[in-house]
Amino acid sequence: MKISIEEYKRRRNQVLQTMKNGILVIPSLPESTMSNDVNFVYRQNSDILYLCGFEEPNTTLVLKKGEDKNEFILFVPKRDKLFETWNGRREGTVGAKEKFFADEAFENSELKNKLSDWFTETECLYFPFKFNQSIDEVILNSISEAKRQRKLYPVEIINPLPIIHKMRAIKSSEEIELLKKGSKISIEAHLTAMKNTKNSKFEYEVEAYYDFTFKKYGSKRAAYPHIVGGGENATILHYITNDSKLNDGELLLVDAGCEYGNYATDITRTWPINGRFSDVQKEVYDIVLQVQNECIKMIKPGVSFQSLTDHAIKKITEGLIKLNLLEGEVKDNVKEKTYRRFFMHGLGHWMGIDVHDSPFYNLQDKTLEEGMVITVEPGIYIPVEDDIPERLRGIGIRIEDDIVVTKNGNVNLTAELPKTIEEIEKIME
Ligand SMILES: [Mn+2]
Repeated sequence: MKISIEEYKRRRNQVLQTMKNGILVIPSLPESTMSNDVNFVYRQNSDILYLCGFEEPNTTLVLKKGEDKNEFILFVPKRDKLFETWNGRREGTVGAKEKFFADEAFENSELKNKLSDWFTETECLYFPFKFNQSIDEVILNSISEAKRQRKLYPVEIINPLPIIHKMRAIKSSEEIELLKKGSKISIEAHLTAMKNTKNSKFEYEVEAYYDFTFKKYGSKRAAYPHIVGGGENATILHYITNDSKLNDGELLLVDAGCEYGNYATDITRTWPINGRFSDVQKEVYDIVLQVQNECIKMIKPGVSFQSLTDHAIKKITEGLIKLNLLEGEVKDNVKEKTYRRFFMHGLGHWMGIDVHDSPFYNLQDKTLEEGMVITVEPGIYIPVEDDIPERLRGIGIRIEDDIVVTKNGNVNLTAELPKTIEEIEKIME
């Protein structure tokens, strides 16, 4: 299952429609070294994936918008027998045209000359600086070269990412199908991990079920490093060391999701290591679960993300007062942001090709529309500090689901993964 050629074409046309006459250039991200001559497994820049699906490193995507014609051009690594024997096949310029439907394709050694030429015909360049330093230099040199020729040159440089990320925030039916498939795999991984926690001694043993299940069902990789935190580690938001011992009587928080067809999923569940929630764990858990359920229920077109956030903050603050972690009126605590000691992150984020999708289109000030996909992930994290009642110290709970905004409401892509206390205890029996 993957995005169709027609859909890639629609996306490029939509970008072209939004552009003024000019040239758009998107570089791939540079490769990075893991050790000596070994690189980290490469993942293509999300915007190149979005506009054409080409996965090789050292690729540059160009869209040209002119008076009477538009063009889609790829600069790609050249075919090389020796390289391909060692490292795998390349598409080359032929593959770029035949399989990815580029109108033109060139080897990337031609990038500077071609851009210098094309830049003499345009005053408007769409290019995101600071993503690939060597392409930044090519762009600046090509502008200088065009300027030297005393014709036109790009005097206006626009960041194209706000245009593209606004589009990326609304998912097509093809994208939602991929997200559904990815969600199924991630749900299966969480279920397997829950069922096997009682007989695991260390966090990494539970983590292993995610790697295994993701790969087994055709996910290429995790969408982000798994967070598998037992006990107090659950209060470290991006805890990825995952090497502590699991202790009887404590909770385990796992935030893990696979990437499928280049689309991320993102799920968090928190469960008791011995299979039974204690009374105090239940108290905190039910506050988070109720807030999460209420926020999900509110999701439909026309609702602002800020109103969901406000609701979550109010309800979590009420809960923290009930737990004697805060004192005074809800209103004053909300105003003073005292809750931030225990709930210090946002309620959610866009999800898509990036797990934190569309970074140049901020969710926080947007009103929800059909086709948007967001996470809803309230949490309470209680530090181990002297002024905290002992029974509550070190409890960290987050519950996170992935939600598609539909015409009349929403669909929870990860609803099948249990989250009530009763369901979780039953699965772990
Ligand atoms: Mn998340």
